[in-house]
Amino acid sequence: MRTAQDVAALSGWGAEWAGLRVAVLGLGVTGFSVADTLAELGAELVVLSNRADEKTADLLDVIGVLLVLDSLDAELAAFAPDLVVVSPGFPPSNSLVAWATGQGIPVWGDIELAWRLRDRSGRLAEWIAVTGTNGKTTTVQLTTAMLAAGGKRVIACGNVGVPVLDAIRDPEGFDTLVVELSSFQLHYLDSMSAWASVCLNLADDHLDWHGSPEAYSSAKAKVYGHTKVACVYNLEDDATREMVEQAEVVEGCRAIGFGLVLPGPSDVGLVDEIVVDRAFHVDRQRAAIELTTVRELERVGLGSPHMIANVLAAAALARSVEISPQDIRSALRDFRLDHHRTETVAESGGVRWVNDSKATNPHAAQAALASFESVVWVVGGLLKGVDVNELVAANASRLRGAVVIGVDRQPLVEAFTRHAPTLPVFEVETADTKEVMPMAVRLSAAVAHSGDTVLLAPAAASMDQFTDYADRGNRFAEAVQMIMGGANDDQPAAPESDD
Ligand code: UMA
Repeated sequence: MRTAQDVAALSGWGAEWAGLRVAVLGLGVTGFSVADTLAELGAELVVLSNRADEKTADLLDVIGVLLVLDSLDAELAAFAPDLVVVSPGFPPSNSLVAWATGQGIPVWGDIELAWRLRDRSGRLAEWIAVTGTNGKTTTVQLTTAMLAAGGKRVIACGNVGVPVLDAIRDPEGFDTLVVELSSFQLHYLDSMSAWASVCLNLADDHLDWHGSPEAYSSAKAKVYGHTKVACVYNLEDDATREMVEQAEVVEGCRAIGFGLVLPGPSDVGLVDEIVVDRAFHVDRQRAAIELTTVRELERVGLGSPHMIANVLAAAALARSVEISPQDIRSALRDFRLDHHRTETVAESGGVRWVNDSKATNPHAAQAALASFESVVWVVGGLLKGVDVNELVAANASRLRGAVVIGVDRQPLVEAFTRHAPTLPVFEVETADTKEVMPMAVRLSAAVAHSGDTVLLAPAAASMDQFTDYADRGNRFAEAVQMIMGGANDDQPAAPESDD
C-alpha cells in the first residue's frame, strides 16, 4: 500500500513503479496505452471499462492484464488501488472517479503519467502543448510540419489520436513532441512544464462533461502552467490573454501574442498582407521578419481568417524552438489540410457541396458558415449542453434553408423558429443511421439553388448517429456522390477551415 504522497513522488522511468496498484479506467486507445506502459514497468493492474472491442481485449490478455467489464464500482473498491489513471471520456462526476477522489486516491490522466515517464528513451524531448476550442489539430499539424522542415525529429500526439505514452516509448526518442490536449486531458494534468504552450481560442463546448463554462475554461487554462519559454495567446481573444496573466510559469517565460492585426514587439501578426514575426527577432523594437504572405496561404487552402490565425500560432510556437523563417515558409508551401475541414466534395448544377464534419461545436460551425454567402445548412447531432441560439441568429441572413439531423433537434428547430421564422427547415427524423445522410442530401438538393453551398457543419458531436466526425463526413460525401451521380462539373476548391 502506497500513500498519496508516495505516488506523487513517482517520477522517471527508473522510479518504483513495480508493485504499484493501478486501476486504469477505460479501454480505448488511451486505456490500452496506459495498461501497456504500466505492465512493462511491473505495476499491478486492473482495467475497468463498460465496453471493450474484442481486439483490444485480446491484446490486454496477451500482456497479462485483467479486464473487468461489469460491477465496476464494487470491483474498483475491492481492488483498493494506490493510483487511478483515467481515460479522457470519464468526467469527474463519473462514480468511479468520484469514489477515488473521495478516498483521497490520486487520479491522473494519461498525459500526467506520460510527463512523468518522458525520460524513457534517454533523449528528453521538449513538449509543445496546444489547446483551444477550435483549430487544435490543424495547428498541431502545422507546427509539426514546421519543426520537421527545420530538421527536428518531431511527432504530433495526444488528442490527435496517438497516445502520448506511445510517443514517449519510441525507442529512438524525439527532439520535440507537439501535444494536442483536450479540455478533458487538461483537467487530469498538473505536472507538465511545456517549452511553449497555446490556448488558441475559447468558446463554450463540452459543458456536459465539465459541468459549467468556468470549469471548462479553467481546464483549458492549465495548458499554460509551468511553461518554460513561451506562452502563446490570441490577441483577438481576451480570455486567452487572461489565462496567461494568471498562469504560474517558469521565471523568464515570455507572453507572445498572435492575431490578424499589426503586431507589437512581442507578437506574430499581419502587416498588410504579410505574415510577420516581431517576437523572436533580435531587432524586434524596430523591425519584423517576413514568414509568408496571405497570398501564399490562399494557394494551399489556408487563406480564411481562422486558418491564418492557426498559421500565426503555429509560427510563434515554431519560432520559440528557433525554426528559421525559411523553414516555416517551405513547410507552409507543402502543407495539405485534412479531410472533413471545409472540404468540397462535389460541385453540381452550380451548387457546391462542402463537408465540414469537424465543426463539432458552434464556434467551429460559425467559422465554416462565414466562408460562404448563401448556404443550405446541414446541422445537428449531440449538442453537449451548448446553446445554439446565437449561432442561428448570427447566420440567419446567409441561409437558404436548413436540414436538421441528430437526436438533439428540438433546440435547433426552436432557434430557427425564433430567429429565422420564414426559413425552410427540414428535420431528418429517421432512426436508421444509414439513412440519415441520404435523406439530408435529398432534402438539401431540393432546396438549393445555383450559386448556393450545401454545408455540413453540424455544430454538434457525432456519436448519437455515427462512429465519429470522420464517419459522419464520409457518409455525407458518399450520399452526395450517390444522389448527385458523382457529378463533379468543376475542380474541387482547395479545402479550408477548422478542426
Ligand atoms: N468508458 C467507460 N465509461 C465512461 C467513458 C468511457 O467505460 O464513462 C470507456 C469506453 O467504453 C471505452 C473507453 O472508455 O472503452 C474510451 O475511452 P475514451 O472515451 O477516453 O476514448 P479513447 O479511445 O481513450 O480516446 C481518447 C480521446 N477521446 C475522448 O476524449 C472522448 C481521443 O480524442 C484521443 O484522440 C485519444 O484519447 C488519444 O489521446 C477524441 C475526441 O473526441 C478524438 N476528443 C474530444 C474532442 O476532440 O472534442 C475531446
